[in-house]
Amino acid sequence: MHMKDRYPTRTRQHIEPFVRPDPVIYSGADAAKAGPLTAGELSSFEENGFLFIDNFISEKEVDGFLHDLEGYSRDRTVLDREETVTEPHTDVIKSVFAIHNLSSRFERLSRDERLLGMAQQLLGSDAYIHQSRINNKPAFRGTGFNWHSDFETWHSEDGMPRPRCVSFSIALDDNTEFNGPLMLIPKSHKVFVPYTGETPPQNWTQSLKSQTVGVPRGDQLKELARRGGGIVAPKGRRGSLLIFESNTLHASSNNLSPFPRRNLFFVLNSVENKLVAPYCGNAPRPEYLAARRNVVPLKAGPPVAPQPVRAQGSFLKEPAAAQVPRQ
Ligand code: 6CS
Ligand code: FE
Repeated sequence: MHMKDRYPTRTRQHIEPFVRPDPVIYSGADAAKAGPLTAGELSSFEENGFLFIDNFISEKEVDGFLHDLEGYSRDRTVLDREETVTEPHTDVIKSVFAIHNLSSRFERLSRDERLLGMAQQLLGSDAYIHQSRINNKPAFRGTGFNWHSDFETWHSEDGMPRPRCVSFSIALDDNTEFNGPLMLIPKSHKVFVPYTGETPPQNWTQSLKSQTVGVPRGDQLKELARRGGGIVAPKGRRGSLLIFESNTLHASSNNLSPFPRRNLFFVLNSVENKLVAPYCGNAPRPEYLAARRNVVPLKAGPPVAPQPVRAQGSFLKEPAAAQVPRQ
């Protein structure tokens, strides 16, 4: 058993949401000097729990990733992989995990010096890949994800001690209001929302298709959205980058549009935050969901795209928050 679980969740007894005891940014006052994110971007991330950056990789680079992905959707060996999750009751790909093991193109992107520089600034240490995936939300049929905190799952089901972990999501399609963009509740990363109820054995066989365990209650979501000033759904061209903190509440709707919404995710965890035994008491999840063996710190490679590392005073876009309807 763990000495002290600072983030109790998946308990029989109800535990009220509480302010997270850990910081959001771990590299101290000189964070702005430690990498490509400017002081303004760092404080926006600290305050809101996410950051949206346009044109992180070029459209030409995006085409290369889509070429690989289209190959996978026709490749039976990829479709039959354990790491491939299909939409409920169909053969349509919903997610492909451990994509950095699938192709050198993805592996190279995971070591892009700009990504690693930002991770160093936010995590205050070297980082390794806790999880990578493509979420493939096909036109008309792509299903969304219920509201959740990734860290709540990664803590209880993977044994991730603290929220010292960040997701980098790169859009392979334009993310618009029509094709099921990721929605986030600003400032929600600062509150941990424990879930009342136990974790079924091998929960991931169900949760990756449609998550119910770990989903906050409606009244809790409403209160957090009120405090956060609403819900935002950063929109941007393919090639844009969304960075979000491991505990920021997020969700996405089904994709009823004729346009796909394919996004890449690299989840970088601090080397100081390696997984221990799952706090929920279940057996550990598979390696492709939660790295335990391959936790070598990522070594920066050249930037995948020719863009300069980061222009100062850069193109941060603060998306207008969707207003919470006045009750
Ligand atoms: O359980 C997980 O690790 C996955 N589930 C969700 C809904 N988001 C994070 C991650 O892909
Ligand atoms: Fe998630």
